[in-house]
Amino acid sequence: MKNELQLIARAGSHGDAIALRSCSGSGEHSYRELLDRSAAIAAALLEDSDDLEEARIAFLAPAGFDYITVQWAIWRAGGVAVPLSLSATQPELEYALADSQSRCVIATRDTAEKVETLRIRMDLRLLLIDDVHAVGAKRLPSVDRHRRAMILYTSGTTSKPKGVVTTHANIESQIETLVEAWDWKGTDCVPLFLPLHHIHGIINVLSCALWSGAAIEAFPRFDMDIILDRVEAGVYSVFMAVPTIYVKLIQAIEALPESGRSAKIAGFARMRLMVSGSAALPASVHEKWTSLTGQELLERYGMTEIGMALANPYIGERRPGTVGQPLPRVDVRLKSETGEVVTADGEPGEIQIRGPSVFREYWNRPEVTADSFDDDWFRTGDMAMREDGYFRIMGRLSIDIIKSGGYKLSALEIEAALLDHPSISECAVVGIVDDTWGEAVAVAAVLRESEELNLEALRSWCRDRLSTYKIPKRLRVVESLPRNAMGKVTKSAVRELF
Ligand code: MCA
Ligand code: AMP
Repeated sequence: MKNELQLIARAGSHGDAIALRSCSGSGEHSYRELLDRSAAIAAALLEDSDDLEEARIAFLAPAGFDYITVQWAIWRAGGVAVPLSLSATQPELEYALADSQSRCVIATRDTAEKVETLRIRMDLRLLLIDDVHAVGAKRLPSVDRHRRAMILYTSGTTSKPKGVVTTHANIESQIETLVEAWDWKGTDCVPLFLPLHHIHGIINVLSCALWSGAAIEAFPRFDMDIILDRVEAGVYSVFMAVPTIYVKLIQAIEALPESGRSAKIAGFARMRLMVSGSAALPASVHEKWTSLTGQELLERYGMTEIGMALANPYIGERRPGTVGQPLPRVDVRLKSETGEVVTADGEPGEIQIRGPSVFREYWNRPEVTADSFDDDWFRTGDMAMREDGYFRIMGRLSIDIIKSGGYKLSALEIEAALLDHPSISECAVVGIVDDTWGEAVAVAAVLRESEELNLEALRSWCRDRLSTYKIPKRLRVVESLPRNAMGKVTKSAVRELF
């Protein structure tokens, strides 16, 4: 069976090595099992056709055997994988299914319920993984690496999330960059607890490990107690998380009695690599972690559209508060407000990225795609400066992008949802500094006449409409929103209200 995808070809060479250990008791799975099972699911997806020809296939599965085999099956059958968020609400799922024009959704027995109503309303084919049985070998298509492979939804400066399309070649490049920079090996073992509809979990953890023949321990979510026990057992060599998780780990370790602490700390201390990314790691958290465990976190910077771009060195000085230097195969430049390429230390500019890891397009949005490039350089919207050879992130160009718990949120998307609330006539959403979450969502709202609203009532109204991390943490009811002379809401003044 000919198949050119490198991840799949490499899995063949890893053979009987353990790829996946589940903490839910469903045991271990070898690379060979992943290949056999994904071939069976690919055959079920293909039915009578020879190639899915880039049909979008959405799927909803927790981290584990089903997730990996479905992702590989879609790729091996020539489809485009659209991983859905397990924490998404019905309107969010409907948007992703409709925008990606998925005709088929794959679910487990446990997740099928979440898509049942939408399946009927949108007339989708539902493939239940548990119902797929091996039915003999089917010839799988040969998939060119420049074909589309995946669509991930990311929030930005447009109200609705955009579908970021990457090809197999983009994904391979994103993986190779990290495998090389961080020296991934077949003997590594990594816990996987990050959500699998974003690249931090999908590329940096899952795909880098599987590319290298390493072992993954999969968790349905970040479960502090179980993960700390496994760290203490000394099973992990690599650990990757967002800053919020390091803040929570510090709190959890400090809350332990002295007797329970040292074995857990020793588990962290013996790992060969601990990485932080997806949001700024405060230098204080970096230093606290080092003083607690002796580990110097490796902070890196990336984005859904580009994979990872900048990182502190694997070997060499890791500087708190910075994101290091360009990774292998990634071109990075800073462009000033006036359009000059910045080369001097200490001068700010927008981070622009070029290279084989950069995505192909925003799905069905050719104009937005064109606008996001400056010649062949992708405009990240993040500002940085160079400091003695290291890059320091200074913030974002748009105040409407919020990073909370590592998730990128659009203030505009949250505002649009809140405007459906019967008591709200106007609102402005901003991110405010938060020690645990990096930023927390805050809303200033003008109410309709004789209406009342408190935070608890607003949060409970939001639950069916917005994922947990998008729900406002703070509410200020105001007479009017602060505006400039042109009548435009001034978000910096809204921030001052909190
Ligand atoms: C949850 N809560 C929050 C937030 N999230 N409160 C404020 N802000 C938030 N963002 C509240 C819930 O409402 C709930 O409150 C309580 O916290 C527990 O919620 P839960 O969901 O159980 O929290 P958790 O399981 O502890 O989750 C925290 C987490 C998670 C593990 C840090 O947010 C996470 O996995 N984040 C990672 C996201 C990620 O992978 N981003 C990468 C994107 P109550 O108890 O009152 O109901 S890719 C990317 O960014 C680029 C490419 C890159 O560079 O990596
Ligand atoms: P996403 O669109 O979810 O892929 O998020 C990408 C964004 O996360 C980037 O554009 C940055 O704003 C932010 N980000 C990622 N890593 C870091 C970091 N180490 N420091 C500061 N911001 C980061």
